[in-house]
Amino acid sequence: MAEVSKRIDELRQELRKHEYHYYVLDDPLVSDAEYDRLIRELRQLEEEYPELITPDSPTHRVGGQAAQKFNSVIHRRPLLSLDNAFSLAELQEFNRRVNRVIAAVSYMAELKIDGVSIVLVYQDGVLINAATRGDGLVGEDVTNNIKTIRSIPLRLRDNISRMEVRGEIYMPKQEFLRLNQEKEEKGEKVFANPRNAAAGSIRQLDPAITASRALAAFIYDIIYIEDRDINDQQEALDFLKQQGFPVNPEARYCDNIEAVYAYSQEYQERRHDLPYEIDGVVVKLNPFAEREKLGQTAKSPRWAIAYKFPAEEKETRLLAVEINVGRTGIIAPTAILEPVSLAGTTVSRASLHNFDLLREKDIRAGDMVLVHKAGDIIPEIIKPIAELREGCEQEIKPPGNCPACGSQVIRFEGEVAYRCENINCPARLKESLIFFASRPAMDIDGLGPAVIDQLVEKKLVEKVDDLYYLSEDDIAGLDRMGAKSAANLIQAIVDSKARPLYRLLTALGIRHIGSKTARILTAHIHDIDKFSEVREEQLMSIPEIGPRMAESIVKFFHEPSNQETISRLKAAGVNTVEAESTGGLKQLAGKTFVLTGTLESLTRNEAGEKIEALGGKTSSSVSKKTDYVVAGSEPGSKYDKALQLGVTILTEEEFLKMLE
Ligand code: 0OW
Repeated sequence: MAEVSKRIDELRQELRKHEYHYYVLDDPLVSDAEYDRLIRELRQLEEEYPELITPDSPTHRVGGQAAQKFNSVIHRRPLLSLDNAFSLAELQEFNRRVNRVIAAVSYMAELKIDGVSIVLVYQDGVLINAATRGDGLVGEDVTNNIKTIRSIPLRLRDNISRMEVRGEIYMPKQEFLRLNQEKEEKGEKVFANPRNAAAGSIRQLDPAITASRALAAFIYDIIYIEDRDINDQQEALDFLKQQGFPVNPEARYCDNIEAVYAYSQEYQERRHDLPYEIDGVVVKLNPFAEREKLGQTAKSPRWAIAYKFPAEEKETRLLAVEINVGRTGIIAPTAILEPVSLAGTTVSRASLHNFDLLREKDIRAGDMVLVHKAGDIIPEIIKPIAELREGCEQEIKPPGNCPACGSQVIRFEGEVAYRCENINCPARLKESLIFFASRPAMDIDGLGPAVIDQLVEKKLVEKVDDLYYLSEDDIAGLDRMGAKSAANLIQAIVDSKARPLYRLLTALGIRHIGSKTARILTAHIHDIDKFSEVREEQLMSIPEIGPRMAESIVKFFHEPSNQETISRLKAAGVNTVEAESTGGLKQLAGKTFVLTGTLESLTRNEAGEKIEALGGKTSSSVSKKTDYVVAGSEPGSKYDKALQLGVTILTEEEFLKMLE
């Protein structure tokens, strides 16, 4: 046990060092694979010796299950906000006020990170609480969410008995872009800017969602520290860095307010090259002793001020609104603008995100509009300038029919997006075909994006079912396609006709219907034709089928073009019924399997699918409820756990025999 505990401590030290280098210094010491090996070893040891787990272990960054609500936290001292200066004159005014009390001033100028304030409390060097600023006196306990941010140390370098620091949680611009694209594709509302996105991510009740967002942080203030003497802000920032905190590297010591102003001007330009958003500069009197002489108002310190950059907004004409259909069928409006230079680039198009937002902001075609860059990246219309209207502006309505194929436009409950649900819509046909042929769907070997691109471009395939009416010549005529591979591809398409019904249902790409749900559905509805007649409430009577799934299915099958494709697939001999036979052969019904190690003859995915097809279930951890552990080569700790718990262990051969 002692040597295990020693190994665990070694691993923790090692992993903390790698985390710091990777997430704080952006300068990794080891490869991701090596890091993963270390964290896996630590996780296995902690699984086998749970009594050695500590809250500050690198394995415990993503907390337990979602919280019901956030507890309140009373801050040790009120968290002050900042007065604002919008010009050099106002900065000089601030400096004069300081000079009335302090003869020789020295400032620290820091970038004003545009994120969410956070307070971190460390006891004996370990992070014990993280809270939002709230109203400055009482914040929300978001400890579990903050622990998911890898640049925030769970343990300090030194064993300081008590330390409370303050900083800003922010979402890097690139992550903001990625997250908004992901939300747009899911038909969800997008975040207006990185600050809102960071705030929304920190206030998630489920830490796993916070962990899925690439949040970051800069720490900029020591609120309280025991048995340490720190005399000014420059020392404080150095000390924070030395303790392993992420500290913004652009802070600058300034002898006078002119130097501060020069720093502000410099970063007003350079900010477009920074990977995070800033909305100004924070100026702080450097020596702490002198701050005491100035004190603070109820709201903000007299020894600090924020110099805010002028918002970069421009007026221009909204010439027209283009309505585009995305590759996933989302129908979204795009603004065509009179070109205008904005934050370093010329902008002529702006995202309007969705029609709800258009209506909320009452944006009309022909309006003069105010434009900015959300997250310093995405050109966005802030609002129309109504007083400049001449009366000829037109309201913009969502189309009733898809502009690319004419099918009826659909909008799902609880979503902002309008969609085209026609699987054959030219705007989404390629995406439909790629998914149709993919492994979890009809699994057609050799029918990848490159071949699909050509089939569509050459109009050999204009609807999904055309796949089954292709001739060998059609395919042999494609670039980089020899006679042999053409024959193989035709054979793969023919072979796919025999796939079980759930795969065909998956392949149609119905919203919210993945292969797991498709399998549930086809266990109850054995013929694809039945899906065109079934009503939503009938579908919802199937366990695990919710209202949104039921709505998706009914709307999908009511689209004439989809029905046409299904009947032509059937005519081509594609299997559209659930082979009753599998009903009886559920010889693994009720059995739970855990797979560990590497199987020779099939992937874990395929093994799992075979187990499920025979009524069994798979699980990722061994417990008393586990019926079988299938041990491939180099089994992991699950093998030991199975021995410990007396769970039956199968070799690969024994497992395969069970599937016959
Ligand atoms: N956003 C920032 C930032 C900063 C605090 C400490 C005492 C008074 C203000 O980057 N670099 N430094 C401070 O100093 N505050 C900042 O942000 C504040 C927090 C609340 C309002 C501002 O965003």
